[in-house]
Amino acid sequence: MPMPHRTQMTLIKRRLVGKEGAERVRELRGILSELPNYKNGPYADIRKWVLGEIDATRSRARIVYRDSIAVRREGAAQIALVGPPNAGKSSLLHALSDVQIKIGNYAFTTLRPVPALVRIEGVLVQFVEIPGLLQGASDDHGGGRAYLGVLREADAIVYCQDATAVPDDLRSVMREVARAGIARPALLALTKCDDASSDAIERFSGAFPGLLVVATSILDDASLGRLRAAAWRLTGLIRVHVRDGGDPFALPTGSTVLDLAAAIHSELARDFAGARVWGPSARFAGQRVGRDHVVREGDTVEVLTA
Ligand SMILES: Nc1nc2c(ncn2[C@@H]2O[C@H](COP(=O)(O)OP(=O)(O)OP(=O)(O)O)[C@@H](O)[C@H]2O)c(=O)[nH]1
Ligand SMILES: [Mg+2]
Repeated sequence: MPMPHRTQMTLIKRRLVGKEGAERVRELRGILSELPNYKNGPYADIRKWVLGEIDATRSRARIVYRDSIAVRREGAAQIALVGPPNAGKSSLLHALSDVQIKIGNYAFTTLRPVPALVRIEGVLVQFVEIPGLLQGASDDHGGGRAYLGVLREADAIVYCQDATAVPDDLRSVMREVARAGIARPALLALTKCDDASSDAIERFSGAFPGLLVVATSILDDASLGRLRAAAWRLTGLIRVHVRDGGDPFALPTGSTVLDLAAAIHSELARDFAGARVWGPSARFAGQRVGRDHVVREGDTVEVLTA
């Protein structure tokens, strides 16, 4: 004689605890085969529920797959490296940071977004290589929509263009980004400049008017320093040092000394009794200021407590 359906339901749910994906589907199938095959009544309802769970589990599995494309955010800001295949994105990411990244002289070496932390004057910023976006990405051509999803999370975009190539591919990449409704502060990193003719900057400034062009080569450290600095300015953050402190704090432009105190420690904000400031926002070194004083990039601040 069949169990009361309520008990049956509890047992079924218990069997599913902690099971996801293929394992959960297998268990659900097993449950289905054990259920009395009534066309109506509570058992028919349970059957329907189990079938619905199989469907739901399958679509969850698809979501899990898409999530695995997602990048866990780290650092003060996230900057996406975007450009056509073979533009030199991985090389740039590798040269800017210390991670080991697959690099190849053929298109689509990178098939998943690759994050790496880059230190810019004491502040860690996350750079993410977006695999070469294809034409039609916003229609999910080549799984491009997931990449656009990652891009949507970024605070800024560094477009990458091979200085020895023509601008057409980057143009179509930019079109896809615009079609997806993504607009971010951006610049153009002109890559492989060691290999390019001297008029490259001029040519690409002309091809992409309104976009700051930074000439780069992974063989030229000074060019990488300029790229780091220019990329930092895209984030809209400022660096503020704490007197006798270590690494600077990254704060949104327009932050006050009280915001800085809160960023250091919530107790420091609670006991705040003023501050002393050195640097660009101070009228003189060590100026005494109140809580609403707006700090600026490069300031050094000492927070005073009651
Ligand atoms: N001469 C020179 N070659 C470079 C430079 N940067 C990258 N390359 C070369 O360009 C080729 C492509 O580099 P990748 O960094 O793999 O390019 P990517 O944009 O990541 O390519 P995909 O991931 O395949 O889209 C490689 O052969 C690199 O060695 C550079 O600054 N100078
Ligand atoms: Mg790559």
